[in-house]
Amino acid sequence: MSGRRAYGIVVLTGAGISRESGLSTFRDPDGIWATVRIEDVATPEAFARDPARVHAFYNARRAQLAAVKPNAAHQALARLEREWPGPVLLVTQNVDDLHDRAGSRPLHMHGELRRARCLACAETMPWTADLSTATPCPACGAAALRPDVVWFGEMPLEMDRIAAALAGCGLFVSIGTSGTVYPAAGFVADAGHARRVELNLEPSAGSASFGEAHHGPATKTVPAFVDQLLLSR
Ligand code: BJW
Repeated sequence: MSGRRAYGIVVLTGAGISRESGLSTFRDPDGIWATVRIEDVATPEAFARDPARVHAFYNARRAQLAAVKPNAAHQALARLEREWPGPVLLVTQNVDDLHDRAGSRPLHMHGELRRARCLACAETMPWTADLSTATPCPACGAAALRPDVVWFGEMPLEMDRIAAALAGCGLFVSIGTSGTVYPAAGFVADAGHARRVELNLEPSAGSASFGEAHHGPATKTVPAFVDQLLLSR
């Protein structure tokens, strides 16, 4: 690493970055929460009450991944990770694997659709098939698997690593997220010392906390922003 501009970058992404690949967001008018209630599918209480319903919801979304591909925004961020001379931490709230397939190594703070977790032995494992209440855990045999995603009321993953990166970064970029779900919505405040940029279709709930914003579809704003950043090295 060399040069005075090789500061650390933290990028936070949300459902908006995957929308142009064909995956729904949550809170847009045509989003997931317009058709299903959070309290029926995205809380530990929902899973305890009706695990078959929760499995059906996540099985459908997991199956959808086979039909979608990373878009120009995912690819631009993978290029940023490869070419930026300083550290880049890509944190995604998304449970899809489009960043991974674009060549990034994101930190999935809300877990991953293509992983399962056993409630009996706590093992987590890659998982691409459907899950059911009868599916045995490959590690311990118990029929106690759940999607390895973070529901409301649960602790997001790798918070210490994210906090350290935010504290040391020179640039924080938030992409395609409504800024309504904590703790991710608070990252812009945690990076208050850094340059803070929002790339979103429209102003998010936290827009006023960013020093700079570019509004438009992610497939346009993200490649343009990454090009500018890499030119400034
Ligand atoms: C485009 C675009 C295009 C569209 N280009 N842009 C008060 C009461 C009760 C609870 C709380 C409370 N205050 C805080 C809480 C805690 C709670 C919370 O935040 N609730 C709020 C709703 C109030 N949070 C939690 O419970 C979290 N855990 C927690 O806080 O633990 C304690 C803790 C304390 C301290 C430190 C650390 C921890 C857990 C939250 C788990 C969220 N889980 C989900 C489901 C995951 C699995 C699944 O996918 O099913 O995560 S909910 C859902 O929302 C999903 C997303 O990751 C998350 C964020 O959504 P996102 O990505 O922002 O999507 P949208 O749809 O909201 O926005 C899309 C944006 O894209 C829009 O702005 C569009 O305009 C834009 N867009 N097209 C660019 N083409």
